[in-house]
Amino acid sequence: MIEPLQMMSDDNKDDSEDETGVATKTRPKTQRPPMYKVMLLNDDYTPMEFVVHILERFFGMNHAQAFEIMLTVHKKGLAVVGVFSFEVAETKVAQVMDFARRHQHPLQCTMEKD
Ligand code: TYC
Repeated sequence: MIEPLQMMSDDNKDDSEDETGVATKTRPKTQRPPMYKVMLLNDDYTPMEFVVHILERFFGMNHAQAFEIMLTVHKKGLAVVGVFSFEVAETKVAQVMDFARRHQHPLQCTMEKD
């Protein structure tokens, strides 16, 4: 009995043998969304404990982690505090900027593509 000829595009190869008899497998291309770094910037006026509080409240850090990152910003000028999708990063930046403004601290928070 003669089997029907099957045409397969590259995107639709199955797990069987190719025309050379070599078993091949292809996976469909997946797309990952671009990610964004959220950064805190140092300044001379925002109290250290306020920055620690921000890191605990908006970035889910424990006190020790928050204190460590705060000190990194204080010493180096800035630090990445998290990497998020665009929408989440935008929300974090807005929450931090609003909280700092309401407490009259000049703390700056920014985001950039990873
Ligand atoms: N430099 C500030 C101080 O000495 C502390 C500080 C840390 C401010 C981190 C901002 O993102 C910051 N009080």
